[in-house]
Amino acid sequence: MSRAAQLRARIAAGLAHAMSAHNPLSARLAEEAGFDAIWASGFELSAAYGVPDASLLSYGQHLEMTRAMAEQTALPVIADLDTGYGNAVNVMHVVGAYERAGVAAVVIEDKRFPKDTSLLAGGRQELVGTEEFTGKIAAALSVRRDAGFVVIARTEALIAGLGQGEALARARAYAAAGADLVLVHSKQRTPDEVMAFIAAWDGPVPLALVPTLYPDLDEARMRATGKVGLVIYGNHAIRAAVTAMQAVFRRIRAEGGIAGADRDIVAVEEIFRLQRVAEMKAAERRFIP
Ligand code: SPV
Ligand code: MG
Repeated sequence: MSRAAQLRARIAAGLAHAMSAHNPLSARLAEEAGFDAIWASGFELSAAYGVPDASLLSYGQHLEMTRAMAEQTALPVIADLDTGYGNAVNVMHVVGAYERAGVAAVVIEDKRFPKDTSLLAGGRQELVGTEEFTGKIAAALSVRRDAGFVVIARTEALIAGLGQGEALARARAYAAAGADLVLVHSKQRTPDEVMAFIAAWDGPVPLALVPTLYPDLDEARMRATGKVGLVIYGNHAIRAAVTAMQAVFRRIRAEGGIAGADRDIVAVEEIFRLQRVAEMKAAERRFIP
């Protein structure tokens, strides 16, 4: 079964869960933890480069890291394409490259390029018109080689403060244009806005959610709606990494050495395991005289 078919099967079975990653190591950890898919997050990769998530990284930078994640895991990878890096023609070029890189799904959002990140208080949130965006979705669909490749349309209407009516109208238009799922994002600190959207959703495709700011909306509640096919944990890999590194680095400075911190971090052998050093050694024994 292709990875896109695997992802579709998990969505059809109820609810697929995707964990964010910003490099192949974090993707591998998500795979080992049992997630259904990897979210190749633009926010995380931007943070990993130390820059805001505001269309500052090139598509090539994101593509190459996403390709490496797809190479080093067996899970479906869902690529965060932001706005698609331009108009419908740019979308065709970019989606083709991501499919060839082995990703199972892409998410394209209806913000104007260059975008600002969604969860930032006071962020600059400008959307393109519905017709322009349905053109971009149709363009993405037109270049898929595998008919199972998943195209997810993301509306930022709630993020931009345009209200439920606009969000629903856009979501319906995107589904009508052929999107396989519609991702609806919200930056309210309770699930109320998104739950109201779900209750009103009468479209033909499942919804995708990113519950970063309303963590009380858990998978059981999403499943119970019968309308959510995918949950994306948008930035937990980078936040976990920062939490761990801050604590260990501070401790080493405070203690003037590594003896204390060393007991609380993984041994270097664990890194060897994650690098698949054993497989390399087996290859050496087999092929190098
Ligand atoms: C990302 O992870 O890059 C996302 C999700 O697009 S969010 O940052 O919440 O917009
Ligand atoms: Mg993003």
